[in-house]
Amino acid sequence: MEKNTRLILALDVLNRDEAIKIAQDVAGNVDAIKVGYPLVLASGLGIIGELAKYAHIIADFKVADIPNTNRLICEQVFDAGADAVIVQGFTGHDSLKICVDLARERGKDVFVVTEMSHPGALDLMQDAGEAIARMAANAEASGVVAPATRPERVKEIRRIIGDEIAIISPGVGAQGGSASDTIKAGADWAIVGRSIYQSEDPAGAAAEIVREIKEAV
Ligand code: NUP
Repeated sequence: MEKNTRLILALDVLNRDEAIKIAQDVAGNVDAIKVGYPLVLASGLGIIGELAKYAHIIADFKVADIPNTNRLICEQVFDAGADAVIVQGFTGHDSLKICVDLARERGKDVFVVTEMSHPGALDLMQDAGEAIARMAANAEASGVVAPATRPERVKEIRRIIGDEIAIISPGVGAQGGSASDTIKAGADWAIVGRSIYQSEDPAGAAAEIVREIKEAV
């Protein structure tokens, strides 16, 4: 994924036509579009291939199963046209490795969730986050997902993984985090959903975040 705008759009709308329209509008302002369960369950897996005409596609399926099932899921996701998949790390090294191996064969990327951005991540996930980050770096995943709502955790995760792999960081805007703060803390990309797709002017909202990021680096 090329690092130009350092912004990833999380496209969690439910309607196919709306999704395509927003993708067309913001394509020039984002390095990738992240598609997850809401849009795919509402409009079908084919939406990934349709959106891939406009941007690099990250499939946020938070894959979290035994190795064989993870492989079957990732094959479907890559066959559908996704350039990258997000997987959970808490399932352990073997479940992760099979995804990374497949991605490497296919020239795709795997991003591993460390600790999530919502408050409930403090209940259980945060304790495992650093070990998951280490595992992702050892497995040579393309990167990790780390919370823009806690820039100090992004900083710590960056320290653990080093500079070889990337950090993509959700939690900006609607969840209270800031794009510039997470980039300053060590994230490579900010992921933004509602603040862009719920805006009257999604392209303008994206351009504004890109400006903020550019000022921060
Ligand atoms: O820790 C995470 N937090 C998070 O918000 C991991 C994620 N994958 N996400 C996703 O990022 C979430 O599912 C949504 O698609 C996006 C954030 O959207 P928004 O809060 O900017 O609307």
